[in-house]
Amino acid sequence: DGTLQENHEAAIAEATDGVDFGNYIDGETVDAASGETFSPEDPAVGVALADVARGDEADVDRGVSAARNAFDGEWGDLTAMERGDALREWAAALRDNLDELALLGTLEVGKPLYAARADAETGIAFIEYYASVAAAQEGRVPDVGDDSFAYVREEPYGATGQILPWNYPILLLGWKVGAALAAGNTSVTKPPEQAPLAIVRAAQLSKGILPDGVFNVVNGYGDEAGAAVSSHDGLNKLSFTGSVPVGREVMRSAADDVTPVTLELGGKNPFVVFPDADVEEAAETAAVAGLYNNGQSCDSGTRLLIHEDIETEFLDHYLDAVADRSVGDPLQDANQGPLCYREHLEKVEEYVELGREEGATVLAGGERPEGDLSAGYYFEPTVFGDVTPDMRIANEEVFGPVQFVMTFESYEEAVEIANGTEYGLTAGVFTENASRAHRAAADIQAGSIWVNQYFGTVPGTPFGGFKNSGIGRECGKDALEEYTQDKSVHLALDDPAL
Ligand code: TXE
Repeated sequence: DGTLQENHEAAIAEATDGVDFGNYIDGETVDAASGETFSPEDPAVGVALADVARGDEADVDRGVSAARNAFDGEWGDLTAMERGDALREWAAALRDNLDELALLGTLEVGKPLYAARADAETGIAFIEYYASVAAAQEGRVPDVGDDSFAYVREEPYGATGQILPWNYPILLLGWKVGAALAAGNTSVTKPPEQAPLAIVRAAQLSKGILPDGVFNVVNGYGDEAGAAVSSHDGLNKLSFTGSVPVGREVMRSAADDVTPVTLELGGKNPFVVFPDADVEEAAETAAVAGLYNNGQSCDSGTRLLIHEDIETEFLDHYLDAVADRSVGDPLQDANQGPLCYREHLEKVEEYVELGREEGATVLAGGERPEGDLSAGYYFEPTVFGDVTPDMRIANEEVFGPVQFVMTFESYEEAVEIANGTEYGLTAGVFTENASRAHRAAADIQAGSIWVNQYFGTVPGTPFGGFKNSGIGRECGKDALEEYTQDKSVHLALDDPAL
């Protein structure tokens, strides 16, 4: 019942007291080799959360040695079923500590508790999914004729590196580390510097379940710990989620050792509403598509492409839905908490300013909220109308609670605008006409298309980008394939008559 600041300080104490947020290497929580630390902030109040080990090359070296030893040792000897069992047990330990993981997620990312809980639960569900499909890696027996016999083994790479962003820490941990381990690899994970706490706890909760060295965490900044992971010659596969420029850098440094990379680099995703759609349903879904998690999702539906005949009707419902979204204390379960960190809020504000300069009209929001919230990094849900496809705001990823409304006259124009950016991650299509839905699903360049719904990445379906949105696929059995390399074995068959 105290002030926002007092409540957060109490919650921070509850979530962090007695926890050592060091690196987690070879089953132990350890300080950085340099002894240095850094402090991420609670974006709801701008208060430091905890001292976290600031890892660099020396720590990544230690993590990679541990990961390689574990791969050459006990982990490498397990069957896929046994690896699945270990992952299932780890998932259960995470589930037992869901409240703690959710609270940490709220404090470090600024997610409302319900959303931080969903992040953790989804990540755990992915670990369970990979535990289940681990043993379904069966290789292949191609027909190569009568004179020889060939089979294809799917082998793990060895020690692998995962570089994570801050928007969905536990979910992405589940996607990446769950898949890497299920496929038989070991991991050195670099958490985001803004939100490392829940990931460190998830690692500590693997103690005694995953053999030491199977899952290692090296905290720190991107240009220190992150760059050391992407350039390490002891890591045989890399997976990165983050911005396009850093993705390019990761790919460049991986090229030195010809290390394969999976990159997931964001989007500027179209949300297309055709004139025959259930407009009210589309409008309500649109507000969630763009504003859930404050728009800080690679798959946020931010470019609203609305057929001109239904623009007025759509805007009526949609702007009501936007106005209904509450911004406030994430510990009190507002729809939206603060953005994740100060520089990110400043970037979002710059884009809103740019939108005004480019001649778009602010239809909702556009400012930081005043009063109690001014110490945190909050921003009002914001909508721009009168947006045209040539504007920068219609092409660049803002990653904030900002949506852009454009109109179209024809199917062809809708597809052209939808495909008109460098990205191709996801898209929403709203229509009651099945042919149009399937045509649009085929014509829009994106890795996932949602028809008459938005969001909903489920474990069984692959997820990833066309164009600059990335390379490779996560989720589904595709992710296991990303984490294995095929080996063809050929045997000569003797003629039994000889
Ligand atoms: O990403 P970065 P940031 C987009 C979104 C956002 C922008 C910046 O538009 O506004 O990127 O966010 C590590 N070598 N997305 O700054 O910098 C870094 O420490 C190796 C889209 O958070 O790409 C962190 O762990 N690693 C997105 C991770 O890379 C480096 C999710 C991501 O950081 C590094 C997040 C380097 N040189 C942001 N520099 C999505 N695809 O969902 C940084 N890192």
